[in-house]
Amino acid sequence: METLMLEKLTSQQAIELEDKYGAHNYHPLPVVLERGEGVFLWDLEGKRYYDFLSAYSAVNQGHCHPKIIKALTEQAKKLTLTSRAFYNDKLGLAEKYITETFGYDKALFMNSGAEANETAIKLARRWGYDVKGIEKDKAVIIAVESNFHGRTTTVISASTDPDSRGGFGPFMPGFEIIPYNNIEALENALQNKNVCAFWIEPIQGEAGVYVPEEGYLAKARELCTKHNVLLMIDEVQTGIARTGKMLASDHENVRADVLILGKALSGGVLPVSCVLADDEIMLTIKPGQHGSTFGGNPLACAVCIASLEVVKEEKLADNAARLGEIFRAEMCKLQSERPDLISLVRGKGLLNAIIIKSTNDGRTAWDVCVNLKENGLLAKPTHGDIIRFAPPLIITEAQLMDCVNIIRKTIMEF
Ligand code: IF1
Repeated sequence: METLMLEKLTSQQAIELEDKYGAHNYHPLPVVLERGEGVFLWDLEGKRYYDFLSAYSAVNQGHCHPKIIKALTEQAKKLTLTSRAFYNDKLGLAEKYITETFGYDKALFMNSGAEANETAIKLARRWGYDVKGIEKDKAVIIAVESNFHGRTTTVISASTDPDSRGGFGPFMPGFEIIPYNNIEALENALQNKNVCAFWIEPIQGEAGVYVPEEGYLAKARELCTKHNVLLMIDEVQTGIARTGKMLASDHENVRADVLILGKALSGGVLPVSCVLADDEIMLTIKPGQHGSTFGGNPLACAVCIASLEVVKEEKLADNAARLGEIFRAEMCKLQSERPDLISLVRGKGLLNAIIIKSTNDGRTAWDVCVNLKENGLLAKPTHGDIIRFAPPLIITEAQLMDCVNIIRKTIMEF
């Protein structure tokens, strides 16, 4: 095979390589990115874009944040992986830092968000048997419609999305699905004494930034406490300042019994995820009963500490709250100018979405995103008619307004 690596690829070559040699498990927008810095991405031809996806909220701190890259490169020259068969000098420091940041007794580091959710499922079941006293193999976890928690076969066993779960059976038993944002449905489901946990996202990202009504999370918290059921909150996408608070749960002062984090825990430089819980739950798993080769490796731990420090030092939650208000106001103005195209604007902080009405000539949110790309802004449609807008949280007001103008221009021309 010719040594393509030596010459710079064209975008077309890169796309052809992926098409020929890679699985076709995605349908990317036709753009090939080579470099990222802050809120910007550059393609192979040197065209600059605003990143309005942030790798699904993994790059909250901006691409290649200097402080995070410094932590990565310094640690990478010293020690990257020991496995948990031995101690390393960074894991304890990261566990201390993250438990103090979020207010829990203990942390269990994994790699992907799906792995963290799988870990949470195992912790909830083990707590259900050993502490709550549920009969062996009878534990039930309540999940909600339109959830997204990852792509492993146990996690998709709780999915209601045909794309996520279709054709992948048989599925893991022990999940009961109820409607999201419906307290009565939760109250009914909690009558079952075999329920060990209620598992939700505080805002449903993949479902199209579905923000539940005010008070839903607080009421769910109350009911879980009343029925001795763990509240497991998946903040893989909504956490780490994305919605204008450190956690989306903070908007209602709700404390999860099991908190699931991922993505921006590493500022997008490598996979880091983490489950946080108090001793009564965390210590139900004994040595040798759970783990992973890379979970809690010193490189990930050094990066995780730097990534969380950036969030605090640069006050990213406050910036997301303030600019999110401005962004939604601008999108609502745009909706009033093009009600034929934009049916809804929703979100919190800098996790927002607009719902696009498909035009009578069959164009959809995809076509809007292709035009946005031509105009220098990268966003991705989800579920056909929803465009998620989620820039890195370091974005300035001037840059945000620049992006509003790009979105406005694109919509008005559509
Ligand atoms: C894909 C979706 C977003 C997540 C929440 C756990 C995970 C995710 C709330 C799993 C991951 C990613 C996965 C990526 C696209 C993206 C996504 F469209 F899939 F659903 F963001 F909404 N909990 N979300 O959002 O974390 O194992 O991926 O590290 O799979 O296409 P992961």
